[in-house]
Amino acid sequence: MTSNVDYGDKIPNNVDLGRDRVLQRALEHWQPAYMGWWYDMGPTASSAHEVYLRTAISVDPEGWAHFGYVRMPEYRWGIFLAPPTAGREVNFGINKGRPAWQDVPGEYRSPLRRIIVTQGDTEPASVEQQRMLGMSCPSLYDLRNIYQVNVEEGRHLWAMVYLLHRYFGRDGREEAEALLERRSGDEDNPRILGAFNEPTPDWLAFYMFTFFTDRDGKFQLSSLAESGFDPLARTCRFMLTEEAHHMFVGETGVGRIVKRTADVMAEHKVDDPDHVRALGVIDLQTIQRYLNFHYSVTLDLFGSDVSSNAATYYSCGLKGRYGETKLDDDHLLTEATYAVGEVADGRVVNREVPALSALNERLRDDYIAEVQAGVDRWNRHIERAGLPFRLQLPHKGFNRAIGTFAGQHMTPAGEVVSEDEWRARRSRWMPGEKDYAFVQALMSGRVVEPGKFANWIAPPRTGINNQPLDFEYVRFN
Ligand code: BYC
Repeated sequence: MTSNVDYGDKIPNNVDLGRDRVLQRALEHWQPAYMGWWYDMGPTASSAHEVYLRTAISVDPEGWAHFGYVRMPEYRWGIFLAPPTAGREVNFGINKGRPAWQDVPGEYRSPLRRIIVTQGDTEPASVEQQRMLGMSCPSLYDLRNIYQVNVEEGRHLWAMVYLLHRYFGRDGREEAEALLERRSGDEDNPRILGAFNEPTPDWLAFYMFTFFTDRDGKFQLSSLAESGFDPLARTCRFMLTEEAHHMFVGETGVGRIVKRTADVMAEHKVDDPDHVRALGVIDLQTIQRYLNFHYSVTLDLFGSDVSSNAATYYSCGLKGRYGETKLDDDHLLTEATYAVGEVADGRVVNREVPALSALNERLRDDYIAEVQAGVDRWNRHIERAGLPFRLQLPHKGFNRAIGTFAGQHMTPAGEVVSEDEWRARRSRWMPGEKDYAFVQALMSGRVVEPGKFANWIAPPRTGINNQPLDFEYVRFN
């Protein structure tokens, strides 16, 4: 056993790690590689900082986390599964009514491993995408929050690696290693899903990512929390506890930027984007373009609208619908249909397809309803400042690379146009080099005096864990 893994104390867990020799041996190899990855690809120049972080220490809903100063390389990445439900069954598909699997059913081994690897791959990817952002943070509060998100994405990687090590033998161990080898944006060995190879170059992009893309995480994890493979379901249920904070960071982060811009516009009575920029805040049009980009690449993460993979996952009982057990139907979907959009004769029409094949689309629609509510909350800041502008979700088919809308040239309003026209108008809809250059210039340097916030963002309403806003959330050493 290597000396840098102390199973009882250093790795908080409720999986009896202290007595599981097989798991210990697998972790012995993986943990040093994980630390190597963290030093290489984790937050830049952060190893000596003491950060006021929460650490998951149990699954007790009343007291699952501990807050305190930690150097991130010493963070106790733990392994937790939500408590088991006695007599739990497979709740959907052809195996409905059978006892939930406590081990991997041999016939579903390959698709299950693929789902777990795809989920696991996103976690280190997001840390890689965000690694430079600490250098331009708008406050100590925000710096602490990005580090919190980063260490928890690290723990979510551990959660998937636990499943691979514990249930998938040698090929699971190989997949766990490969999760540390792929790199976001790498030409030769990229991350699996598209959005996780896009750069997150600035804090507006980071907040958009945590609002839109982490929320895909919520919906995917919720579907996997319905899985008939019980260890996966229980792991995902616990991950969702942490995920809520990530989406909070995104929603309030964008909200605070919108509020600051709206307040400055109202105070100075300006609405021309150049004049707004001259006042050191991000114009609403640029915020809209970032929104269009992050929303559309995140919609792609749900997969093709019509997908035999999704049908297989559901039929076998591996991946359910959002809120599966609360839905009132036969949970088989052999007769049901679902409407998916497509382009015919230059316009969008709906086509009814077997509901089983449209499960990605259904999950995407559930997701869209939730993001719309968040955008409505952002708009209230603009409304309160008395401005007529409103942020809007673009059409589902805008800028899509996966599914029936891929290859179409659609405006945010949902109009199909020619490729030339789309290209000519692209810079009105999507952030371009000039937008990124402006936003990054605004965010050059970091704000680290306790209680101070960069000019382009409003302070939050409250601090973390009831601490004041001028709390020293990060101590630099
Ligand atoms: N990019 O039938 P299709 C999170 C591939 S986020 C590239 O449409 P399927 C987090 C697909 O692999 C949540 N390729 O798709 C957030 C397939 O390839 P093959 C992550 C894509 O399989 C923030 C082909 O296209 N979790 O946790 O039904 C920070 C046709 O596949 C993409 C999960 O995704 C894409 N966007 O659905 C940190 C859950 N989409 O077979 C973390 C697990 C599809 O031709 N994953 N392809 O080689 C799944 O359930 C499914 O893999 C997907 C895709 C829903 C993603």
